[in-house]
Amino acid sequence: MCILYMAEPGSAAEWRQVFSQQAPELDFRLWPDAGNPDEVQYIIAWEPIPDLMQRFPNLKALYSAGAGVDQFDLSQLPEHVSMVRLIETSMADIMAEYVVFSVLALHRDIFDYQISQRERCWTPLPIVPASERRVGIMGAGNLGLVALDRLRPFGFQLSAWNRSYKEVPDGRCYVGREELYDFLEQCDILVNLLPLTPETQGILNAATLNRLPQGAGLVNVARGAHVAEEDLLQALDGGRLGGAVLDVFDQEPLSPDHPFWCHPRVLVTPHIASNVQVKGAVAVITANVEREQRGLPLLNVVDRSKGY
Ligand code: OXD
Repeated sequence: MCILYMAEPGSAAEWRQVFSQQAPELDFRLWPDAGNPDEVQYIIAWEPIPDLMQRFPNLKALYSAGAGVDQFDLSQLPEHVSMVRLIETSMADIMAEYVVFSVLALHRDIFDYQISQRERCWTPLPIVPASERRVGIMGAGNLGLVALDRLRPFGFQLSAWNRSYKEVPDGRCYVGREELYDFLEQCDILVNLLPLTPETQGILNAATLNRLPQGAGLVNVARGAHVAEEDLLQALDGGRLGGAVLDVFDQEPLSPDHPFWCHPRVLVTPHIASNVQVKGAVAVITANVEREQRGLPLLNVVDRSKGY
């Protein structure tokens, strides 16, 4: 069984080492040394691969080296080839860490204090107890549910918005477009963890941002294309939003002249909220190889009707 690694070259040595420890039976090959392409059954990639099926006619599964698959054109993948997300528990833990950090920063008015610091102003603000702060997560998938779980001990009022109903312990799940505005109207801090699909592209725009309570905070750890950046800047400048913690952008890297860099109410990080954890990812792949041999459905397969 042969697996070809075509993702980030800088991590290839780690993948090779983890495969040799956790799955020595898999013939791990590193692009461009693919050997005989007819032997390649599995591919790990982050970018779309042109002429994929012509080049690797015996492909059985394409593994996205991350949680998102929006970069791939799923319509080009034959039905018998599974598209799999390499999402696993440590990736979700790392993402939850970033979400907790961002929510706490917004909850404790860190943007106001940074502005005061620059002006050398000693300006204490009233402390809002966590029990009075409403935190909503858009996207109650694997990552969203873990983030909610990690936020719970702080005592926030939690909610989620999702395409289908999900149990949110001690909180409410708002479902579908019909409940989107009701959800937004009660989010003092909004965290975006949605998959990027044609339905969610540009979902954070003037109309939706204006539904947030005055002075709300935004955390975007999903995709830049969820956000209409001009509308976000206007919402920040007009005071509708009090701050935004942004890890993802429409264009990455963010261009040096982008207004987000210097905006006093924006924290920019370079798409580091979480990333694929190689040990966990290899465990998903080996579990899937075994499941395939036993005729069981694979883990983390993308539902093409939903696009994630
Ligand atoms: C991912 C990402 O999708 O890093 O995994 O954004």
